[in-house]
Amino acid sequence: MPRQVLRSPIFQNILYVQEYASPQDNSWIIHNSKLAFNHQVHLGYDDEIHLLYRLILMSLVNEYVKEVRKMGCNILELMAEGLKIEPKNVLSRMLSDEKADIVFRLNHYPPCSDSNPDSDLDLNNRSMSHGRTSIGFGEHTDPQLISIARSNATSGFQIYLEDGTWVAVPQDETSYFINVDDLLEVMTNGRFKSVRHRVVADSFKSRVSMIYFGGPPLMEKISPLDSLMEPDEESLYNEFTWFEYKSCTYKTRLADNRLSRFHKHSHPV
Ligand SMILES: O=C(O)CCC(=O)C(=O)O
Repeated sequence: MPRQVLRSPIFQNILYVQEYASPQDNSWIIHNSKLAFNHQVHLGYDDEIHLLYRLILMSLVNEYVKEVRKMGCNILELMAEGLKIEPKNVLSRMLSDEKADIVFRLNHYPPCSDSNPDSDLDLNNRSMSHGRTSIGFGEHTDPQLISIARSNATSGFQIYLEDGTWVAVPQDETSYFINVDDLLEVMTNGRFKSVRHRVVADSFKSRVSMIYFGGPPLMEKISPLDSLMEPDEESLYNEFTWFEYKSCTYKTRLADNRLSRFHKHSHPV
């Protein structure tokens, strides 16, 4: 089903429409199934056709988000099983909740060769990215619980390792890429680490990705799970609500380590 969505003529039209948009603004955001545009798109279509595309897109997106949400719940249940914690839905209940805070983002990265000699990538990273040096999406961790991404067959997605290197994730349009996000790091008291990642634009090929960001209800209290903690284990984080954390992400820069603000023994950055 997701494959059909990506290949559907609607998505091709969206890419076409996207060409009219401002080049800095390469994403469309759908928040809790309400389609919202990041910017004013100037269309070459009649308004009715535009409306029709919106309606069809919304129905495809709703169908996709519903299925991916189920997948997210299954993954969180498998994680709970792996961590040997009960009940099985201790994590997944936050995604299955009707008030779960879900965001779906569709990104388009047009081909882009390095036109910026002051690019912030060092030589090591240049070789990691096969000479490509244009950042498509700056480094960050996702603030929610988990993110489920799918892309076309264009590479560019990279993850950061503790030794300071960036590793390219091989493109595979038939697979999903699952990121552990900040809240899951907190709830597992650091057993799972939130994945720092970025996207480097390809010089020749256009990249399209769609990401489902699974967050809990806004007022959900976030702290390490009692069922996971060893008797003498200390919580690494102060308790906060998803609303507080989400508000903090809007006040910080994309690349900031936002979790450090909620860490018990570290100073805010
Ligand atoms: O385009 C991608 O594959 C990842 C984009 C991303 O990290 C994001 O939208 O937060």
